[in-house]
Order: sequence, then C-alpha cells, then structure tokens
Amino acid sequence: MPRPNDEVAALLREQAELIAIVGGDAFKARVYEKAARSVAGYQADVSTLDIKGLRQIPNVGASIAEKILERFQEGRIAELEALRERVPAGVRRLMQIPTLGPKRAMMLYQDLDIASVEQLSTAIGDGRLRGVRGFGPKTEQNLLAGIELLRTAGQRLLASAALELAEELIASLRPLAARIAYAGSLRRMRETVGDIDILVAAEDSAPVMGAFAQHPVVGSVIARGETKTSIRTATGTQVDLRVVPEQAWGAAMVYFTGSKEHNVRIREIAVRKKLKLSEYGLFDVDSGELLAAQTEEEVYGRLGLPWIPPTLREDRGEVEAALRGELPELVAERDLRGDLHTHTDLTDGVATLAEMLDAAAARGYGYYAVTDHAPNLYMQRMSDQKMLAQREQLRALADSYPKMAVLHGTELNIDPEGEVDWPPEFLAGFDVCVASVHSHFTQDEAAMTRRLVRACENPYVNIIGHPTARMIGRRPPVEADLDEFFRAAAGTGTALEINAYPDRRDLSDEHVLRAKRFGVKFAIDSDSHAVGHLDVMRYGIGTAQRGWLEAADVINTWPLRELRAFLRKGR
Ligand code: DGT
Ligand code: CA
Ligand code: CA
Ligand code: ZN
Repeated sequence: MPRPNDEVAALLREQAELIAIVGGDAFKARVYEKAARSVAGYQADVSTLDIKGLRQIPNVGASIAEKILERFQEGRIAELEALRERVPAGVRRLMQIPTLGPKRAMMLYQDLDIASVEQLSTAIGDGRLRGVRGFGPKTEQNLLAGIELLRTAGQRLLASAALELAEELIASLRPLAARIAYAGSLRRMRETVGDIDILVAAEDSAPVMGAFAQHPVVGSVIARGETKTSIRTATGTQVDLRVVPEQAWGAAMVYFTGSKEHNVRIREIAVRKKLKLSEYGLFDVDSGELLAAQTEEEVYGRLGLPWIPPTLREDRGEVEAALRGELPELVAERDLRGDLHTHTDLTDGVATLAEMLDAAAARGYGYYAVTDHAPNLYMQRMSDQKMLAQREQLRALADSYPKMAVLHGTELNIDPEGEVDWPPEFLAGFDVCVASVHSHFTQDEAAMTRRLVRACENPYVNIIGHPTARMIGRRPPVEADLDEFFRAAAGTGTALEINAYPDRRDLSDEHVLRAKRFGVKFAIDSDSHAVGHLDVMRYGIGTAQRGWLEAADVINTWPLRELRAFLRKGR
C-alpha cells in the first residue's frame, strides 16, 4: 500500500465527512468514501498516475480523479479547503469521537456552542447535555469513553504505519551500517507504538547519524548525541536511532527490544547468578569479564534460558516457561495455508473475484475463502441471486487453480438477537460462514453476551469475525462476558477470528491468551478488501504470537481435510 495512496484516501475520507457534516447530500459523501477505500487499496502509486490512470481506479470518476491530480499539482484540493473553512477544526475533531458522528457533532456546535473535545467533556460534566434530544445517560457514558480513547490514541502510532516507516529508514541507511534493525515495541509487534527504535552497528557512526538526521521524512531533530539521535517526522512520529558496538549487538538488541518488564525479569536472573546484564553485554560481577554479547542467543543462553521470541517478551510468564523448557512453538506466517475471510467488488472490496484468487494463488495458499457481505448490511445490496451467481463464477474459476481449493463463503451479520441473515437451507450451500457484529455495538453486557453465544450456537456459523468489533483508537470493544462467549465458542466448534487488519487486531493478544485457556480455536484472517491487503497477515500473526498460539490452535494452518471436518461443525 504506497503512502501517497493512504494520504489521498485520508483527504477523500475527510471530504466525505465534511460533506456529511455541512448537511450535504449523503449520496455524494458515500461516493467519496468509496473512492477513498479504492484508492487506499489500489496497487499503483496514485501520485504517479495521469487522469486516465486515475480513472482506472474503481469508484473514481472524472471529478474525483481531477481532485487527486490537483492534490499533486497544486499541493491542495481547493474544494476541500473551502469545506474545511466552513467547519471549525474542533468540530471536525468532535466527529471522530466514537458513537458521535457528523450530524450530532454539528448539532452540538450549532445549538450548544460546543466546538472542541474539551468543551464537550466539560459540558457533559456540567450536565449541560441533560434533556438534549438524543443524549441520555448511556450516550454520555459512551461519549466519555470515546473521548478517552481518542486522547490515548493520539499519542501512539499503528504498528503498520510504524513498520512501513521503519523499513523505509532501514533500507536507506543499510548501505552505511554493518548491522541495522528495529527494536522496541515494534519488534514485539504491539498494536501501537509510542516511538520507533532503530539500532545500528557501524565502523564509523557519523555518516549514518548524518544521513538519518537529513532523511526526507525528518520534520525536526529532537536530540543529537554521540550514540543516539532522535527525530520527529513531519507527521509527529518520534524515531530513536542508537549506534551500538558491533560486538555487543545481541546484548543491545535484548536491551532495546524490551519490554522493560521483561528486562527486569532477566536482570533478576543475572543478579542471582552474580552476573551483570546491560546493553553492552553480560558480565561477571567479580572479575568484570565479558561473558556474552554478540548474539541474543548467547546472552539468553548464558543466563540459562533458550532464546525468547520478541513477541513473548512482555513478562506474561515467558521467563518461567523458558526456565521450565516450556516455551510455545509459536505459529508463524509460513504455517498459514489459507485465508478464510476476504471480500471482492461484489460488495465493498475493490478487486474482482479473479484478481483476488490470482493474488491468493500467488501467495501459495492451499485454500482460500471468498466471504462477501450478506444482505442485512443494506448498503452492500446483496441478494440471494447475486450470491448464487458468484458461487457459479467461483466454481467455474476453480479449475484454474489446481493447487488451491477455492471455498465459497459469506460474512453474515449477527443481529441484536444473535440471528443471522439467511435461513439454514441457504446457509447449508456455503463452504464456510463467518459471522460478525456490524451494528448495535453498544448493547448492554447481558444482551451482547447472549447475542454472541447465540451466534456460536448456530450450526452454520464457523467463525466469529472481528469478535469484539473494536477499531484501535476509534471504537472500543463491545461489552460482553467474554468468558461465557469463549466457553460457547469452544463448546460449539466455532472458531474466533484474529482479524489481521492493522487497525482491528481483533481478538487482541490478551483476549487470545484468555480464550485459549477455554480451548478456543482461532482463524487468522486478512479481511482483505483489496489485493494488497492479503499482506496484513503479519499483524494477525503478531497478535497470535503475543497470545502464545501454536499452529495447532489456528484452523487455517490445518490441512484442507481437517479444516473441512471442523467446518462441518458436527452436522
Ligand atoms: P513504546 O515506544 O512506548 O511503544 O514502547 P517501547 O517498549 O518501545 O519503549 P521505549 O521506546 O521507551 O524503549 C525501548 C526499549 O528500551 C524498551 O522496550 C526497553 C528498553 N529500556 C530498558 N531500560 C530502559 C530505560 O530505563 N529507559 C528506557 N526509555 N528504555 C529502556
Ligand atoms: Ca519504542
Ligand atoms: Ca524509544
Ligand atoms: Zn469482512
């Protein structure tokens, strides 16, 4: 996913929101939203396309193509600038509060003069929203939770954005370095990172420090010293570059990968052995002799531990497990034999069925499920006929992929009572059914628990998609008794998804850990809406590893025959 595409997608999305907020027509707003999704998912870099090239992008018509061109030729989109002026920035920020939305944000501004997130929290605290139509106590509670979410999200960057930036920096500095790698929370594959930590070993550190400080992404240099330079990018991300001695590479990687909590635990082990552990190596306290530093394996080994994978280094029992020789054999991307949740342009995807299948086959998958949306997500305009026509098309294309089984599935909508879109007779025609919560996110805990359990009990529902429906930094997880949900999933042979999409990562690592204790099986899915999205699996693997999963826990690492048996759900 090239970065100019993400940038243009964000502008188009903003334009859609602004059109909605000034009471413009909903149809036009939706046109911009769809174009934004298509641009984000398009393989070619939009900044390199001419007007004809731009119009090849699905959902991009003449007028939007011209605006994209304008962005790159003029540096701005005049119509967007004009819209921005009509809505105060604080109000635009209000719209981003989960559960508020453009209409009500504008209403708060016009009727109550609330023009910022801070003013909204104060107004809620002062009881000024009491009696305002559409703002009950439960709404107020949701808004306050949303404000908190926005506040904390603002300070951290999604792993996907961080990884892209880190890889770009590393690629450009590599010629100047003997060794270079990223460490910190990014290497541990956390969902978000506070900053990016890059380690370098070099004969001479000056050239690499200089090139780093002058890199085009740099907005400002925060600090520049002998061994460490910190910069902030134009978009506000901090990157720390540390130069370490090459012979201490392993010790430095352990130290700067963290987490702090993990480091505390292994330092305790060192102390008990009369050793001292630092970023320079493992030393004998009495003689000062250097015992290990070159590789991570040596450092852990000298402490009496096997090498511990970075995704486990959170002090969640990994040190104890390592001491007992019971570290899990973590699931890896190469274990995945297929993807069980993907979309095409029949619903909200931007690639055709054939394009998605080609891309899946090129990844070497042994099986691949197409799971377009079901009718109750009304804006997708799905019908029985369309779904059956897709099935025919899919069966016809299947012969072109001798090494990949093509499965026909759907992503059902779990309604507030836990029912799904189609009756059993129709559901029986699918090879696999994912079922997800796409509406009524704020049901109370008891109702939501019943809803999720009931979906598991449906004999045709194989996988619960993005089970808590959270969006990182944008929508909190649904409230449900997760233990009861996990028990139902395990008991009914319903897999829970680890949605690999970088702003979902749903289930989260902690939920995965907990669900595994109930015997739950998982599906790591990309939820792809474009060819390029098939690559997001690495984030799903990150979450699965952080949840201590092994290949056996994940149904889409299984051979097709075993997968099919699981999907029959005892029917
Ligand atoms: P983040 O950036 O908040 O997502 O989390 P980290 O884990 O990347 O934390 P960061 O960037 O502050 O530090 C990188 C690693 O350096 C951290 O995981 C552990 C290691 N470290 C060990 N001791 C210390 C210490 O005393 N201070 C700091 N700042 N880092 C330490
Ligand atoms: Ca960091
Ligand atoms: Ca740092
Ligand atoms: Zn989906």
